[in-house]
Amino acid sequence: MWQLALSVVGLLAHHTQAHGGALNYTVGDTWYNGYDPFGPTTQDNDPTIVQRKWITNNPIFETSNLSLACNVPGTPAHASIPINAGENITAVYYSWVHTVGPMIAWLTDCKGDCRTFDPTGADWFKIGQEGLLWGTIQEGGWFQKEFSRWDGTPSLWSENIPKSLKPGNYLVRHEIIALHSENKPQFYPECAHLEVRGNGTRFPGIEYMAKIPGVYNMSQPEININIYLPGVSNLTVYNIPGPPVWRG
Ligand SMILES: *[C@@H]1O[C@H](CO)[C@@H](O)[C@H](O)[C@H]1NC(C)=O
Ligand SMILES: *[C@@H]1O[C@H](CO)[C@@H](O)[C@H](O)[C@H]1NC(C)=O
Ligand SMILES: *[C@@H]1O[C@H](CO)[C@@H](O)[C@H](O)[C@H]1NC(C)=O
Ligand SMILES: *[C@@H]1O[C@H](CO)[C@@H](O)[C@H](O)[C@H]1NC(C)=O
Ligand SMILES: *[C@@H]1O[C@H](CO)[C@@H](O)[C@H](O)[C@H]1NC(C)=O
Ligand SMILES: *[C@@H]1O[C@H](CO)[C@@H](O)[C@H](O)[C@H]1NC(C)=O
Ligand SMILES: [Cu+2]
Repeated sequence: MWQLALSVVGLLAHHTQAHGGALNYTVGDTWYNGYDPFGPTTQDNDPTIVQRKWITNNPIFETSNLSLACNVPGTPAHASIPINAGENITAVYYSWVHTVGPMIAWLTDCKGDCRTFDPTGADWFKIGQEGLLWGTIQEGGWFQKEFSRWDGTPSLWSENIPKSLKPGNYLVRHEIIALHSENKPQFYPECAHLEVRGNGTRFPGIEYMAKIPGVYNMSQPEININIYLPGVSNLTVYNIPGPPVWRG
């Protein structure tokens, strides 16, 4: 009964405040404010918010959806996160409820001020990705399941900004892809503004770049996947789609 009650509560929670996303960022011990999709619209003028506006934590289903870049509506933030190349950027989630699928952190160069940058058609590169850590696709341990603390306390996902990256303004895009629905991938992206500092001089070549949307399509078996299908469910390897990660 106790178990039943718990799962009903879980189910209700999922259907009302369903899904989730990154709500804060940290660099070292410093926390930055994200945009709370259920918070007041006074956030629109908040000079401390570093995250692009998102107004729903529902997933994006279409691989061609323009909002795949920075969620809906993706309005620029006023502030940015100062970070030295070589440091980690950490995205903070609170009650992440899904368990299957990869997580990818991306950057794109704002080529100037991120507050006026439109990411449509931009070249994005990966700085980190997390997938299946052990076991099988259906029942194994995905990072997505392992990183979530399940109790509403901060769940942390850190990736490194390569030390050799040239300084400048960048968007960072944290993406979780949830694959629990048969042949219906769910995309959960959020973007924040970064001001990368340091003495780096490098920038990844075209072989590391992808368009978002563009990088995914329903012909890719890693995206259009039924994780319950015999012959898929028991696989122990999942290749994260998209270009290789740029490590600097
Ligand atoms: C996290 O961001 C929210 C806005 O999304 C803000 O209200 C909250 O204060 C931030 N938390 C911390 C610990 O900075
Ligand atoms: C893009 O995704 C958002 C969020 O799910 C949805 O509201 C919108 O209708 C989608 N747009 C298209 C063109 O499918
Ligand atoms: C920085 O991020 C990397 C990649 O996730 C991780 O292996 C490392 O432990 C992180 N370092 C710190 C200090 O959090
Ligand atoms: C950049 O180089 C200068 C001079 O060598 C050094 O003082 C500084 O700490 C370096 N900055 C970073 C972020 O590594
Ligand atoms: C789907 O993506 C794959 C991998 O990037 C690519 O090879 C293929 O041409 C794409 N198919 C379509 C229909 O866009
Ligand atoms: C996975 O399941 C399929 C279909 O049931 C079977 O043919 C295959 O041998 C299994 N593979 C592994 C690695 O267990
Ligand atoms: Cu969900």
